[in-house]
Amino acid sequence: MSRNKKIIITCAVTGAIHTPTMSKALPYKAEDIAREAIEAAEAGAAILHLHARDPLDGSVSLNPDHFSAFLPVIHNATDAIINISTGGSLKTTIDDRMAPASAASPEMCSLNMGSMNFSFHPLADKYTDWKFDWEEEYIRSSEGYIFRNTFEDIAKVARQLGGEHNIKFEHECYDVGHLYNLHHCVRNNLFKAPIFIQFVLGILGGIGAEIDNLVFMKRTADRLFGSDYQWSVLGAGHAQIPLATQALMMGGNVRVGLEDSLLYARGELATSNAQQVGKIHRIAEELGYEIATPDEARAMLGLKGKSQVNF
Ligand code: KMH
Ligand code: ZN
Repeated sequence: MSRNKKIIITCAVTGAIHTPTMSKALPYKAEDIAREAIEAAEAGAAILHLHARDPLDGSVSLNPDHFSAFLPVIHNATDAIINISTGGSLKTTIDDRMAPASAASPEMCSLNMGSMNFSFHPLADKYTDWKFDWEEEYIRSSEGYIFRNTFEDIAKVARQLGGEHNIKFEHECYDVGHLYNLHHCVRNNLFKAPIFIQFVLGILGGIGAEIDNLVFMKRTADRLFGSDYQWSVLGAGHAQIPLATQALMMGGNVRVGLEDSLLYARGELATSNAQQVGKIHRIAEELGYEIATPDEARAMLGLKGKSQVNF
C-alpha cells in the first residue's frame, strides 16, 4: 500500500457487550462516556463509535435522551466524527435500534450486515460478584440470542438513516457471507460510494480472529467492491491490537476501544479508551503511517459534515 494513505482510527467507547463488573474503566454515565470519548479523540481517534447506557445501572440504553446527555458535550469539545450505533441490545427491534440515530442525525452510524448468533455468554463464568443485578442474566442470555439483521431491516435502515438523513454507514461484517449481503445491497443502490466496511473478527457466532480470515475477508471485498471502498478491522478481546496491527500492514484502518476489548495487553486491563487509541497510534507511527485527522477522514469517507447533525 502507499505509505501516503492516512489511517483512520475509530474508537468504540462503551458498546453493549461488556458490563460494569468487568472493568472500572468501562464508562456508563454520560459524563464518563463524554470524557472517555473526548480523550480518545485527543489521542488520535477520528471516529467515535457510540452507544449509550442507563446512567443508574450501566445497562444498555436506546433512549435518545441518554444519547443527548453526552452528544453535544463531545461535539463541542472535539472535531471527531460521531458514529451512533444501530446495533441495539438483546431484546430490541430494528425501530428501537434506529431511534437514537434518527433523533441525532449524526455523520455516521453502524449497520450490521447479516443475522447471526452473537454471544458472549462464556464471559459470565469469569465473575462471581456482580455490581448490578441485571448483568449476569444479560450475559448468560446471549447464549440464546439471534442478532437479527435481515435484508428487510438493512433496507429500512438504509432508506431512513442513509436516504433521509444522509448518514454514512460503518458496515459491520462478521463473516464472509456478510460481504456478499453488502454487495447485494450495493447492487440495489442502497448505499453511496465510498462504502466503509468494518471487518469484525472474533465474535462468538462470527468468523474467528485469525490473520488468514482477515486476508480472506479483504480479498473477497476487493473482488466484490474493487477499489471504491474503505475498510477497517475490529478484533475482539485480546485480538484487538494484533489484528489492528495486521490491518495497518495490509493498508486498512483500525478500530479499538473498550466496546470490543477491555484489555491493554494480554492479562492487563486497559485504564481508558485513550490508552488503547494511544497504543495503536504509536504502532502506526512506528510502522511509518500517518493518522488521519477528523477532516481528512471526512474527505476519505465522503461525509455530510460536522455542521449537519442534530445535536
Ligand atoms: N461490538 C461490535 C462487535 C454495533 O454497534 O452496531 C459490534 C458493534 C455493533 O459495534
Ligand atoms: Zn457498537
